[in-house]
Amino acid sequence: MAPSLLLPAKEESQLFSNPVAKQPFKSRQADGVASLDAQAPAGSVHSFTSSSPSGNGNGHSVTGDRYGVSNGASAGQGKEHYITTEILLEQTKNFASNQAGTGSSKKQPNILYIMADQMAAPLLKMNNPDSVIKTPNLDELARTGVVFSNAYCNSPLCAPSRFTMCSGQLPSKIGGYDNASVLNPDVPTYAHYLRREGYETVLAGKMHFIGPDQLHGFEHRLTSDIYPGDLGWTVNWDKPDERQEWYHNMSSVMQAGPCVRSNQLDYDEDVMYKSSQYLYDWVRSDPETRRPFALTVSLTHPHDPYTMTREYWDQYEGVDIPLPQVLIDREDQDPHSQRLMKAVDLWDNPIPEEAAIRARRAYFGACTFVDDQIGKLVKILKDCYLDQDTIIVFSGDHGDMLGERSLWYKMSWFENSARVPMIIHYPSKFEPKRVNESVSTMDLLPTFVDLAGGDRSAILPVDGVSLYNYLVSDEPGKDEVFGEYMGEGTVTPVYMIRRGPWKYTTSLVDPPQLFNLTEDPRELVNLATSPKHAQTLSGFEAEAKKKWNFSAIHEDVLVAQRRRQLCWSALKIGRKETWDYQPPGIEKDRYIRSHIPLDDLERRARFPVVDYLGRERSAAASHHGLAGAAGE
Ligand SMILES: [Ca+2]
Repeated sequence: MAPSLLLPAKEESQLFSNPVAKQPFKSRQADGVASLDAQAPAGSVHSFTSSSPSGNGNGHSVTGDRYGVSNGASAGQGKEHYITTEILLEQTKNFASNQAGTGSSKKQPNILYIMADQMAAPLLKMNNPDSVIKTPNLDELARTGVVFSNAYCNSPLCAPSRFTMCSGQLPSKIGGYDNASVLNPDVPTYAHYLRREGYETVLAGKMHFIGPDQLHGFEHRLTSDIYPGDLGWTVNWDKPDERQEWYHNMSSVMQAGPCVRSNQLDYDEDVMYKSSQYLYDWVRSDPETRRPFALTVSLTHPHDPYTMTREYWDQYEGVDIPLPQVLIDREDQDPHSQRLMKAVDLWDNPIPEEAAIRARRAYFGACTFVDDQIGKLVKILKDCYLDQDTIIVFSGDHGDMLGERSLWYKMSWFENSARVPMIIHYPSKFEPKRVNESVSTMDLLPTFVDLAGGDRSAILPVDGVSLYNYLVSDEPGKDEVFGEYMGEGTVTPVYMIRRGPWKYTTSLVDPPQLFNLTEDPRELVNLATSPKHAQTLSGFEAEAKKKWNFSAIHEDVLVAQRRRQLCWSALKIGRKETWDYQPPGIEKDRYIRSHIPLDDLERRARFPVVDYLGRERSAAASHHGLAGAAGE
């Protein structure tokens, strides 16, 4: 193929390079199952290494092999020939940890990426030691991982934030404006990149994709989304004063409290079941053929409505739930915050202190619920001996003001709304530490490629910058975040630049804001009006004007809104065809089925695999003696 005349030739060759052939991390020498098997009693070698589906190829009956009584394993052999408990344990670990026994020198770590929804980073103990929110599992990940304490989303609303996180590109580059913007299937996501690098890319949970492509590079999607994948939540800047019925309102604060069950619990428990099952399935799959996994587990908690089961609500009984630190009268709010108050029906409905406390208590309980789910996933990794070979990444899509500055929910560039938790945990390779520079979730795509040991030269232009150097060195790195907000509650894009101590916001209609977060972490003094800071302000103003064409982007958003409004008004008529993802039915291939090869059935029968005396051993070589595998 001839290089395009419009592109440098090297870009094309990079683009079509074979990504799977790249060498990732240096391979740790995997102890071969075969060599360890050589130490097993002679009889049990037969018992566990035959690959004959019938199990009878070696002349032993299945029953005989199972109990090891007919193979003469013990008689006349010295103790040194037996597999010790330690060796068995090691074998099982090797089996679990990917390519043991394949002879491959390539060894990529698995990636478990856990996301929370609307989890405000400044409130969490990992960033605030005084926090009363109970998150022991996150605290442990933070203690042993790399914590990015100033991580931001790039658009403080669900879908735009996620599209930017998935693609590494700002909303204006990909048309990801609001919760009804379609993400085009030709926008490469981290799932596309990791899949090219040899990963099995899997999504369990929420990603708020809109449009007919509900996969975007994920090979498997284990659950549906919790939100509609259609155009129904399109924003309408042509009618800025019209509050849409699907916008947030204050009922979820006023009605906050304990529940027996909620929609959100229905969802997250499904996500947890499916993702746990995926891990259990993966560890019992064929180590010869499987690929490392890149599993995204995306929970909907601690998102409003603020309600949680008694189990979590009661954990905060007697706890002094802190009230917001800053309250601002509506007349004193900046114009964007005033619009947000109207958009969420807060303008004429001030929240009583008692309701705010109930909402915060339920939210704290939901954070603990998320923490528990993280604990469950970490435990599965440990139980399956996958913990040493799996990088855990934890982050979120945006925060929640939770009454701070008299605001609720998100859609704002203030800290509680814009900052997200971020941990990258892989203690065998990355020393625990805290990174205080400002980074963002759009940096995750190039970071994932680096974590996979991938070909970073194959990444098409993105706005995100890899955080990998932060993980492996103490050199100062990028300290910069760009943001764009075009969703409900505004009438034109609101841009944000965060760099060093500064946070600067600007738009076509509102006066700029400039905060020094080092000196003023609560963002109380807008320095944009301070003559002393005129030079800093004008620097940001010039940068913003150069980076963004304000009127052109405004026009693009408006045109996209009108297109979607028109399509949606038509699609609501008559027969409904939805884009909501339906996970494939898999029951016909689960459990014990006649068409499933015996090897697969035996591997699935139990983990860890045990030998004829019930001692743990490698399943990689096992083909006999597992209850249930032969239909018994
Ligand atoms: Ca969200």
